Amino acid sequence: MGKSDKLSVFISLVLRHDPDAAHVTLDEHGWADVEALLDGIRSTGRQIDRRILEEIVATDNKQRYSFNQDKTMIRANQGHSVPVDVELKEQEPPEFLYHGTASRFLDSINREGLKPMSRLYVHLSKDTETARKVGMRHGSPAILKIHSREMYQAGHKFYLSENGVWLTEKVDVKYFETERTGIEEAQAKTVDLFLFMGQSNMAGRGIVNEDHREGVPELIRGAGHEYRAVSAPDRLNEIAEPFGRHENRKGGIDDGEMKTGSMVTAFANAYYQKTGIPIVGVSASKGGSRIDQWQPGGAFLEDTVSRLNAAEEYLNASHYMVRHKFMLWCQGESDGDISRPGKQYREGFERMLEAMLKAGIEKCFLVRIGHYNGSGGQDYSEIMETQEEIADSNENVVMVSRAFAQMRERGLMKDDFHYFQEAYNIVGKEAGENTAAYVLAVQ
Ligand code: HQG
Repeated sequence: MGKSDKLSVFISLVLRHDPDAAHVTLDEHGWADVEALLDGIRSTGRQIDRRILEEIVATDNKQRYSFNQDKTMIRANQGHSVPVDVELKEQEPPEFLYHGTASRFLDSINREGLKPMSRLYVHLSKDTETARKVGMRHGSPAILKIHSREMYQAGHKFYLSENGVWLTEKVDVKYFETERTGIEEAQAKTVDLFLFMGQSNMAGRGIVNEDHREGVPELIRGAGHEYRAVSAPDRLNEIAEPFGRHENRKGGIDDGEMKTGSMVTAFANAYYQKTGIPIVGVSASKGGSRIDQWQPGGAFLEDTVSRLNAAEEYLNASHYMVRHKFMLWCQGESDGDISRPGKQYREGFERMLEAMLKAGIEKCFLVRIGHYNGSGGQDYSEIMETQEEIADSNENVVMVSRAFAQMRERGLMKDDFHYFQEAYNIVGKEAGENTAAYVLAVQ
């Protein structure tokens, strides 16, 4: 940094943040008396005269300062933290503006929106290049694209400073998105496809009540989408609970209006946090279904495969890179209800799995069922043990959560077989983390 750069930084400090540092005062419009400023700066031991000051103002790379007409007063054009009114001009912004920041601030910004922090306004740039430079001052840069025209139309004011910086009071979360670099864009288009298969505890019967208030977690921005093969096959939807609510096919998988909240959101969050790859989830679950209803040639499996194929076709046509195709399976309570022998369950399961592997699924991640919680005398332990055996011996099956089995003791079962939303969140998170850990370990 040259001598006059250092002086410029000091002048910026004085005129924006700390006039006391040079023993000057700013008037309500941010002006300082030039002679007083020169005296004040010299009193700190720095060398300066009017000629040097004029040169700094004229050559400053961001045109940070202005003189008044007769050059008796000077002020900073923007960037203040002291409360002055620099008579900013209100102006209609272009459709998009950009904000450069450090990537480590993104979590907080995504939660709270953009705030002026120590300054009077949030600073916005007219292009991504400038925004990147602003962001780099704070660390590894990230760029936000601001829907400024939309904000303006909703009544938010914008100002353009003398030196071309756009200013506004705050930017709510709904008005920005992350602007991606080419590499990030390609990554964002890479997804892992998951079929969520099984019976009611996969479909999700989560509720909240007075004692169990925990609802569905908020989806992390970008963590995943739902592909609705039945009800909206022409687009992706952000994952929302109850997941798969509209995915009913007459003559295929039809769960009516039964879905109230599932493990899928928690799963997507956990998986994305570990892998950085969003999921595309496809619902294929039917409450009360037994393993003999999930056999090749049967209506449920045929519908499932058609949903998988539709998802893949859509994603390919929309230029997504489908990195993996997986299934997450949670089913077996209805087989426990009829005391199906473990051996028979295993045979049925493996026939189903064979068909799914043939359809292109690479791996089955297993969420083990939990205990029976009623007074009817049912016992799910044989099915649970069989699921352990399958995961131990079948190379295509990976156990990712046994947590449903704890929920009876934890008081998180809402009836004989189903759970409060909190339990689905716990299981989904564990399953998402373990699935991600497996995927990271093998690639
Ligand atoms: C961040 C430079 C966490 C914000 C540039 C920024 C600019 C949040 C930092 C001018 C947040 C404040 C201003 C939230 C915002 N949670 N962090 N909710 N909301 N932030 O330096 O925009 O060279 O006060 O993203 O060119 O970086 O000085 O603002 O990273 O025009 O003339 O909090 O300063 O000009 O940092 O820069 P700053 P800025 P000069």
